[in-house]
Amino acid sequence: MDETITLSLDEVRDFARRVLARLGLSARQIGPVAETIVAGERDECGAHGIYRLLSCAQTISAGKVALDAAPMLHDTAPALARVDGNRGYAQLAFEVGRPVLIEKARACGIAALGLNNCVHFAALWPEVEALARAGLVAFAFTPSHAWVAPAGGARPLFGTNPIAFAWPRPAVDPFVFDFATSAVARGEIELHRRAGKPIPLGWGVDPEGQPTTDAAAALAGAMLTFGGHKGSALSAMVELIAGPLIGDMTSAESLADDEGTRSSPRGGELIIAIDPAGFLGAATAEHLARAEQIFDGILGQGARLPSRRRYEARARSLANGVTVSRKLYDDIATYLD
Ligand code: NDP
Ligand code: PYC
Repeated sequence: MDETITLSLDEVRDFARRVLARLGLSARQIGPVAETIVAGERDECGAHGIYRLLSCAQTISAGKVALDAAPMLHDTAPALARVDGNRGYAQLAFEVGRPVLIEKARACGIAALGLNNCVHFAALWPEVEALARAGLVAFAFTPSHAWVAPAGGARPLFGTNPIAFAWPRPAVDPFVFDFATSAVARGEIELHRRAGKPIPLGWGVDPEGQPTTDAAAALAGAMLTFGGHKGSALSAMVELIAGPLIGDMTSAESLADDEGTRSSPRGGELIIAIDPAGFLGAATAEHLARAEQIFDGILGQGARLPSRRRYEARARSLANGVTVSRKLYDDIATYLD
């Protein structure tokens, strides 16, 4: 069993901030990047918590992120905006674009924000959850690096290409889901490799295209999409709408741009926000209340809502702090030496 340590969320925040500062990231980027890492650890999303400080270190030391990037907002149309991240982390670009997206969605009923030229290491749920807490229905999509084979193939082409969705609910936490279109996020396979654990069949194939339970072999070969041709088509959709549609890179282009440095993906992200009041006007509250029947129907069968585990983890972490692998903590702490 891996030895663990318990940290308060303030200690996680302080740790992340100190590591990012020591790596040379600007104060302006450290804030939103550290908060995303704290949120991942707090909600027990291990593949996107402090573990990601290792990829930040890798990406920064390879010179693949602009340490003092200043995102540039372009107000392109009444319902469209674009933020050029200028090779910085996507978290700061989103912070710049979020108020504009919210204002445009409220004014037009629907609006889209394209983030360009950003480095992506994180989960997308913090972004759509924030939009749902502002009363909006939200979607987010981003390509990554070409690690995933299309259904029927065995060579990497797609990214792990997550799709996130959030729905505002009266008086309770938003309904949120956020998953890779690969069978699992790459970070999850990397954590299995670190822990020396086998992966389930169906997550990836080895470099010869054979099914494997060896995490390292799947990372060297190709990951697989979830749901066969269905996940594969959704993954292609993410490539299209968060790549060429917004003038940014595909996962294959991002991997080529990486030049073998094993840095985080760089490219675009598409975020769409819908104000329910745009369709529903005075009847908004009535129809949002009716939507609750769907959630009741899910729960009524003993099934659970996506995001329930996260919200429960959040409550636990706020009360008791988080437990992290001692080895992982120590590996990251070497950057403070
Ligand atoms: P999972 O396969 O674990 O799926 C996560 C989603 O499914 C969550 O919304 C989760 O809710 C929900 N869920 C899981 N089990 C159930 C269940 N039994 N019933 C109902 N809902 C369930 O995650 P992935 O490995 O696919 O992705 C993990 C993260 O990786 C995502 O946050 C994604 O954004 C991130 N990622 C980021 C990439 C990037 O390029 N930036 C690339 C790929 C992935 P809950 O959390 O409550 O369990
Ligand atoms: O886990 O697949 C992943 C991932 C890619 C970028 C951020 N997370």
